[in-house]
Amino acid sequence: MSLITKSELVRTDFPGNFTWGAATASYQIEGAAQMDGRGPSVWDVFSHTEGKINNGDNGDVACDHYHRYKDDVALMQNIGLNAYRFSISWSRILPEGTGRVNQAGLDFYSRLVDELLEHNIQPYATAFHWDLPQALQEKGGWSNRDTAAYFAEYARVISRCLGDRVKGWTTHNEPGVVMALGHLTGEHAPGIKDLNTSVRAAHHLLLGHGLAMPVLRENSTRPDAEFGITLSFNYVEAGDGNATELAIIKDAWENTMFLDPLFKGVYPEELSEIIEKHLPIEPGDMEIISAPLDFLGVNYYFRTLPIAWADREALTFESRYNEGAEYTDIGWEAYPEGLYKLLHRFHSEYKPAKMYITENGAAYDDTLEETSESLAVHDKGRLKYLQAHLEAALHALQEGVPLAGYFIWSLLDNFEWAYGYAKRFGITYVDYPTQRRILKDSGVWYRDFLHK
Ligand code: IFM
Repeated sequence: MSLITKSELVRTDFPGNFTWGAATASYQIEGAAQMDGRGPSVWDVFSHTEGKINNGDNGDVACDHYHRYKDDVALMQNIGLNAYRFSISWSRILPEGTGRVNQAGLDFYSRLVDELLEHNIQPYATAFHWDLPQALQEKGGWSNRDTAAYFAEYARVISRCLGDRVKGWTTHNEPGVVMALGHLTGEHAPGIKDLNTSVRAAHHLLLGHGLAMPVLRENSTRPDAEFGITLSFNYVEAGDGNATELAIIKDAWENTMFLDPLFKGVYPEELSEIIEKHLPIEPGDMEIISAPLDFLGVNYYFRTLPIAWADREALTFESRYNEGAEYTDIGWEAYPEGLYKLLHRFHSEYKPAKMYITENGAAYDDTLEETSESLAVHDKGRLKYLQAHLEAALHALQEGVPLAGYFIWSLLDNFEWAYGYAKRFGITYVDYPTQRRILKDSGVWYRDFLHK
């Protein structure tokens, strides 16, 4: 099936109330790492540990969004976004993770939210996008059950302050990545490589989500506010005839490990042999975790074609290279049909009330072309990628999938975790030495699309 059927996608193909956004995350863009009372997070510690991040990069300055947020909101308005998805830095609000509140941190997000609303852009806030306060890591981090309760406490503080203005609340962003890369392969902060810790972390992330949801709801006074979680997905298909079982395990570990508990109140059966003995489930946990959500946030980037174990202990897989397919600069296969199929699968199997695509985008090795008259980035690959995925989303929507919005990852080039600044996902180029923002061709296209 080819999903590219129209010569030009137009905004009016989508419902009038569709949410059009772009997404970022605190540690990836804010900088100001030691400013106004912010405490260290696991990512500060990890990125300052030698050998962990490409080129020795860190988020100390990043896109300096903390100081430039007004310009960035103006940029969003210029593009025509009606929503912006950002995350809140827990250690800016509670420098020790619990207890003492840092008012200056709350003030920053309050100013950001006001600025967004003044520009008619709806704020979609994520409470946790991977930057756990280091002080909590020192108490065991997500492998410690208490962290779930600390997360609910943090949710109370941010929602009391912002609950009158934030439209969309997301508890976690991609907890599966925290589980797998943060606690099993060790490629991400806090850099742990242990299955037991990883599975415990997964359960406590879910429990934290479940405990935070009613708190967020209780403190929100916007009648149209909505509450959910964002998970990462990839479209998994067996890479050859012998890999069917392997693909089932990979799909469960990377796609349904969080979906099943959230929507069915159980962990995926396909993983029971691997995870069951490590799961620290206490009576009542699964009911807390599976309370109804207003939306499921879907982050989708690529397809994988597993053919063999890469490292069975780390639950990583070798994938077949798909000759002739388009791969982005980060080595991910562009496969828009995967988005279409996953949206249908979630709709029929899990029945979320609605879904947002909370992230979708591509890394390309962009070049800034500078002449005396202009600055431009001709990112043809990203442009094609975005159009094809949007078209795939539209097909699903037209066939009855309750899709309510689309957020591009990302508004800005930013700190791409272990890759540092080497991988660029933005529709806006960030010239880091000068912090100039230059809308790439993909951003110009999104702007024109949104203005028609
Ligand atoms: O940059 C990340 C983001 O933080 C979470 N989702 C995937 C993006 C691209 O890797």
